[in-house]
Amino acid sequence: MSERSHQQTGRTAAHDSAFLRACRREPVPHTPVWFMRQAGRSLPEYRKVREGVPMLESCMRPDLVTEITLQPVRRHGVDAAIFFSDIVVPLKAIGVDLDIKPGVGPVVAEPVRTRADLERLRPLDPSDVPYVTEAVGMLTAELGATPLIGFAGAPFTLASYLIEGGPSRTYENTKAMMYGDPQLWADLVDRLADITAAFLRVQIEAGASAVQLFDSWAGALAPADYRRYVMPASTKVFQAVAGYGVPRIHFGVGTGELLGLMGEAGADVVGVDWRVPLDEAARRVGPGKALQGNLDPAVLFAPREAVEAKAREVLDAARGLEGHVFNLGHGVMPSMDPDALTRLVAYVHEQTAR
Ligand code: 1CP
Repeated sequence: MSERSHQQTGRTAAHDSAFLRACRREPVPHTPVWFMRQAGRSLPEYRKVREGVPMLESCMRPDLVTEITLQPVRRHGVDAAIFFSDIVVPLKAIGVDLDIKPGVGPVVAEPVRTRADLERLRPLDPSDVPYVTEAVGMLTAELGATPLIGFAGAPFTLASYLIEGGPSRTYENTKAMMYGDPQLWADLVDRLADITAAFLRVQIEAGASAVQLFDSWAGALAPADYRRYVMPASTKVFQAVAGYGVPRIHFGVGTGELLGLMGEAGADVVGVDWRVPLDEAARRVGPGKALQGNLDPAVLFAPREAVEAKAREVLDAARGLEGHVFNLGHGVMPSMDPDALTRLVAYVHEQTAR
């Protein structure tokens, strides 16, 4: 099949899915559910296919990407698949020397700290990521009516890995550049916005039905700094993909004070972590946007009755929303019992069946 027909087949089949309807704030047959990081180490079938294959290599093999993306859909019956990749894949694809270290995360060999470092970040061309186009095409054919969510890292979160050289808790080098050399910072996040937008475009062109922009660590910023130093670049990303008409989701952790701005940046759906109840989040975001969230992932370690009671609280807080996509407030953890996740999907479906 040609790329264009994959794109049309995938999106046409998925158009009336509960997930896409909720993103568009239309009536749904049940509240749709998916989990951030639903593919991954909590699943024995994932650990099996990943045996001996480094993380980044697995992202570049369409057969593995397809299998791993489908695993949680088969097992849990979630309402959407999320493309198996990582936020640093487009950076690797333009030649940044980085690796994903087991138990650590992305590690960058030569952190970006100067204008000369920035100049090495070239634009992303679709031909840099042929394996993404191929895997999305395979997936939309396999998924049928189940939508595929494409994703990318937002400029701030990507910049934090590039500047720190790896995961950080304090973002000290990142903030040193942001406050100390605002022009270099602005040029860096603007360049990352173009790379991110290009990576999302590849996934949408190949057939993804929705996209999520992960600004996982934006919660480290005060609202005024978010607005000044980050929002213009994230807005640029959302504008670059607005024309496709696919729902755009915007998520970060600890972003209670930023929810309004994250919506304003151009999201159709605002992702909420577990710290702000959804009814309060809706007041902060304002009308015209759906919400996604927001069960505390750690709740999944409690007994079934407790999980269901906490999920019930989320559903109660979501009752008046225009559109609600049920999710965790952050990603699935590797030590979680996958059966608890399967039961949670069934519980939400059953409680919200209309
Ligand atoms: O070998 C392994 O299994 C490594 C663990 C792993 C996995 C499964 C990493 C390393 N990345 C991934 C896949 C991944 N990354 C997905 C898969 C799709 C799915 O959800 O099922 C997604 C959406 C991501 C996105 C991602 N990578 C984010 C944003 C989401 C979030 O959790 O906030 C971030 C911050 C990263 C960086 C990253 N990659 C890997 C790790 C352990 C980290 C976080 C490191 C840190 O704490 O800073």
